[in-house]
Amino acid sequence: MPSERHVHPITALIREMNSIFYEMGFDFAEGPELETEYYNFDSLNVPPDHPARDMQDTFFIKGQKGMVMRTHTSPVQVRYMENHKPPYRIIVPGKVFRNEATDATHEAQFYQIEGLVVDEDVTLAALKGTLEIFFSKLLKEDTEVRFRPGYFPFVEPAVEVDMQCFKCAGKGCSICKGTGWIEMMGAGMVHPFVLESAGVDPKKWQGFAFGGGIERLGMLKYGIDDVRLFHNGDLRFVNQF
Ligand code: 2U9
Repeated sequence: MPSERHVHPITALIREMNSIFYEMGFDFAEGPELETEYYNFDSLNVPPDHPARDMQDTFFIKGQKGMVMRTHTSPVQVRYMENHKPPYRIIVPGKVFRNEATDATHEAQFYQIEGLVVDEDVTLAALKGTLEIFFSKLLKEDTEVRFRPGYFPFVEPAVEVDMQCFKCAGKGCSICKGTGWIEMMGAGMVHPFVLESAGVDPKKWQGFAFGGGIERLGMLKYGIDDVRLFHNGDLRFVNQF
């Protein structure tokens, strides 16, 4: 048994990401893991009949009507918007919950990091630049980002964010399955409905937001092939970091 102490790789990644975003002028925010359906869904423009609101996808709380385990960290940003005056830029890492079967790439509990920037004249180009600087600092390699069209109810337009493969610099390898690109997160311009619901005037202020899974990032960075290794408590895993 090694006598030195080890920081869990997810904790180490969260600390590293927090410090990169701190250098870029972001504040840190956190909030409850047990949430109301209002903050987790309604305020984020997720309609009542959306599949995410199904029992198969979300943990509802027995005996507590209208309460869920948060399925993303986005309710934290909504609460922050209600309590602060723009402009602001915040980063929100935290645990989230999905009612689904586990396998090598899915866990019922995992960590996300999300960001929100609200200011006058915020653009999709600024979002792209922010993510390029973030990934370049995290992976210690100049890296490009590309957007593909996506769909999330809380952002419009919505994009899927790919990062140029850090292993082969875009040439194509086993990590990026020969494409030169790796799917990293979702993002977009905050939907005016979401701003308005949280008391921010969408005529004066715009925002961009992004979100991604932390285990997925860790798996890529450290070459780990099963997400369950992060949380099964086996010290032989943790002690390697
Ligand atoms: C507010 C407004 C907008 C955050 C966003 C995504 C797109 C996204 C997924 C990535 C993989 C979750 O871990 S995952 O399953 N997230 O694709 N998240 S835009 O948008 C917000 C958040 C808060 C107030």
